[in-house]
Amino acid sequence: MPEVVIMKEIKGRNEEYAEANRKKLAKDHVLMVNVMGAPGAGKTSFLMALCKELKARGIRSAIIEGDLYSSIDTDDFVKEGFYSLQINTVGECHIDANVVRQGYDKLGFSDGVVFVENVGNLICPAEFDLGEGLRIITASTPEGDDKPYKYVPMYSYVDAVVLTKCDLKDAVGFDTEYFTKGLRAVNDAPVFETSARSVESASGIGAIADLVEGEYKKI
Ligand SMILES: Nc1nc2c(ncn2[C@@H]2O[C@H](COP(=O)(O)OP(=O)(O)OP(=O)(O)O)[C@@H](O)[C@H]2O)c(=O)[nH]1
Ligand SMILES: [Mg+2]
Repeated sequence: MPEVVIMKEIKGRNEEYAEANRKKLAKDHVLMVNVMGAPGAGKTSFLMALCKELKARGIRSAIIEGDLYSSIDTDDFVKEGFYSLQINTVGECHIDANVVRQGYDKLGFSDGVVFVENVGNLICPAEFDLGEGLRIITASTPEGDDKPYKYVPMYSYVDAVVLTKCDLKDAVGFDTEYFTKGLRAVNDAPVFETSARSVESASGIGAIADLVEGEYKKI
């Protein structure tokens, strides 16, 4: 059984905890990446591919999983031999800087990249700074190409957009140009097209790994 941390929210002090996390991460030579997106957007599938790519490049990674309940996603990473730990928010729609720190301290990790898979939600996670160095949203094609127009705070908050399930673009009628136009109205973040099903429809994992590696080397 993986380690599970149960979240108890401490309201009003998130910025203080986020700042402390930034200092601790710099000291440990760790890049923390906050991965957000809707439920089922493909966050775990994308992270699995990215962690394997980073491993092939000699970069260590660990994954802190945030879910209301269960350790399903953590079990998948542990099975693949990665450091992983579960946070259960027991009803909360996001994870905060304080609980991330509790999980991080239990991981006992340094010199690498820690990915935080946030709770599946396009609203609340954009209100909680974790002290991370990079923010990614996974946007899946079946969610629809209009999401940047509707979920403006989230799409404004991120440093990179990973378009997942690109193998389903035609099936769901996803218009990439329309999606990008909506994104550009609020953010100039780069877009990476990926698919966990077919390399032919998208092969953006290498490019996003380049971005993560570049950010890691800056710290
Ligand atoms: N066709 C297709 N299906 C995908 C792709 N990526 C993920 N899926 C499927 O989409 C479903 C959800 O994927 P996950 O990776 O678990 O998504 P998630 O965002 O981590 O889900 P939660 O953690 O539950 O919010 C699963 O059935 C995956 O197999 C993809 O690129 N193409
Ligand atoms: Mg998941």
